[in-house]
Amino acid sequence: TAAKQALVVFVLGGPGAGKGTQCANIVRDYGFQHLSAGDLLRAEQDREGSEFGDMIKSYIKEGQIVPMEVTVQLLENAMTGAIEKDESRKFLIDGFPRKMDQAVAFEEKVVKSRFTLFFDLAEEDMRKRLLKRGETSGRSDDNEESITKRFRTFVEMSMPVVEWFKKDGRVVKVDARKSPEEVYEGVKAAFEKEGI
Ligand code: UP5
Ligand code: MG
Repeated sequence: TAAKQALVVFVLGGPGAGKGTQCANIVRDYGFQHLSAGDLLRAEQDREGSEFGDMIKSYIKEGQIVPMEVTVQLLENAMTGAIEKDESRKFLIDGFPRKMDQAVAFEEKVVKSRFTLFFDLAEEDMRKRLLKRGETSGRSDDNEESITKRFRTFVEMSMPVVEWFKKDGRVVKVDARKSPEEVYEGVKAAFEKEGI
């Protein structure tokens, strides 16, 4: 598939660590396309006629990981579409892979990632950011109960993915505690380190 020609950077970090915020900066300065797995799933959930809508809705509210076939297909379609329209071949894949099976399937069937940008932040800070956003976001998972479930899933399912890439020397960690501008300095340093 056309997606084989892509340059992929995975963007990981706990719920509310600032992945989406920093991806917007990278898109502006480095000409990447931003593909948020969560955004793609929310769009599919709302798409008229989707056979997966109800399933996605309940997984997201429960902080569970949607079966990977759905997510991998949405990502591959978005990448192929962008490459065929000649928009970009460089992709930030945000919030994916968050489980080992997804990581293996994507790198085998779609394309191997160049590296993973990992935003490191303590749970109490992530919780504060999410609850604040929840005042206006309308996201079904920005509430105490869902946030606690999302954290559990992150620790149990997603951190092993980060550890696995780390063993392979393909993770660059960024301190996500400071202001968005300061965090972005760390992001730029990471891209420089990776020669991008
Ligand atoms: N903010 C950002 N940076 C800040 C800073 N430096 N200082 C202070 N505030 C900061 O930021 C979160 C909030 O913090 C915002 O209000 C922001 O202004 C502020 P954001 O950039 O949105 O953080 P992000 O890491 O993107 O948080 P998000 O909530 O999107 O992370 P999640 O990983 O939880 O959400 P995602 O959309 O990726 O996934 C949602 C659900 O989809 C998952 O729980 C799961 O159910 C499902 N899913 C799958 O099943 N499979 C997948 O592959 C992907 C998702
Ligand atoms: Mg996000």
